[in-house]
Amino acid sequence: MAIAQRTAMPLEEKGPAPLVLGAVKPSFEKTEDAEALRRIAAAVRLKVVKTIALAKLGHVGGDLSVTDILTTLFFSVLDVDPGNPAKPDRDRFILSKGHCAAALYSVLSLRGFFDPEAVDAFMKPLSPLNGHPNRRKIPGVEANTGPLGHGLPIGLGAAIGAKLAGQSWRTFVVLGDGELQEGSNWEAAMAAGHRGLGNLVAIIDRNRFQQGAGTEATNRLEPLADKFRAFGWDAIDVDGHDVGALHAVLGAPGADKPRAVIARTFKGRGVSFMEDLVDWHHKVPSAEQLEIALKELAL
Ligand SMILES: Cc1ncc(C[n+]2csc(CCOP(=O)(O)OP(=O)(O)O)c2C)c(N)n1
Ligand SMILES: [Mg+2]
Repeated sequence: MAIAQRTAMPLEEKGPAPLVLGAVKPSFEKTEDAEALRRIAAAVRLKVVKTIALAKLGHVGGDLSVTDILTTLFFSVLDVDPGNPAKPDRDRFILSKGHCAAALYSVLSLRGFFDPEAVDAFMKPLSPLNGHPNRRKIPGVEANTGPLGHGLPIGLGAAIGAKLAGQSWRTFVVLGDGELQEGSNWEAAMAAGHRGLGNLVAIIDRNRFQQGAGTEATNRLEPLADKFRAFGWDAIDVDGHDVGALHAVLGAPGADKPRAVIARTFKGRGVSFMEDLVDWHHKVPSAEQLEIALKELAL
């Protein structure tokens, strides 16, 4: 049998054109109004659930627990510019719990970093919207995360850099609570306390669950605030679904210590059959469940 001669395929025929992500008009403006922030968070939740249902993949429980934190940061606290994502004096934001990329992409897109419709490509083959955020592919992403325990050490470096350069921008890192079992966090915490990095804020999404069980049953974290204080940090406890309270705590200027914000949250917040259940860490709603979820989240 003759072997068919292989001919080189022109590059453009090898697959769909890569999705190019660039700034668009924001869906919502920045605001300090708690009611407006609540409306934005509701839009984010809706987008997260639709995105995960479409991709048939994702970490919906942690996406919905972190939604109010991300919304408050990007729509009321962070000094960032979707039209100029690399502006040198921007605040740095790192989502250390990178498995919750769907929530980050939803927030970034509604903030105007890229077209919200592009989020439909979440986890599709060749899509830049990977299951974990990649700084080379997504405008607004500062660090590649996913392997837990890396965000705070990276944020520490950024905060040291700002201090050495005499610059006033701040660094915010969002971590999972289960993630705190990674020892690298405590090395970073120790160094940040030692250096009195008032320009560093760590927000712990304290939903009390990790992948398959509760944090306290797996490897106890409490007394968590005291642990941070012992490492030289200010530690503040806040309702992680109260955007007004989050705004007050996250918007406050830094002093002479790094700040740990322990944000009390619920996994799956906003969808009755997901809320506070560890099963929804990494699970996709069925068609019937999606219908119920969308009704509950309807704006
Ligand atoms: C180093 C590392 N180990 C394991 C995993 C797999 N993993 C992904 S999410 C997760 C649980 C994280 O729990 P938590 O930090 O509490 O996140 P959340 O509850 O906010 O989803 C695990 C173990 C990982 N991503 N990185
Ligand atoms: Mg957790």
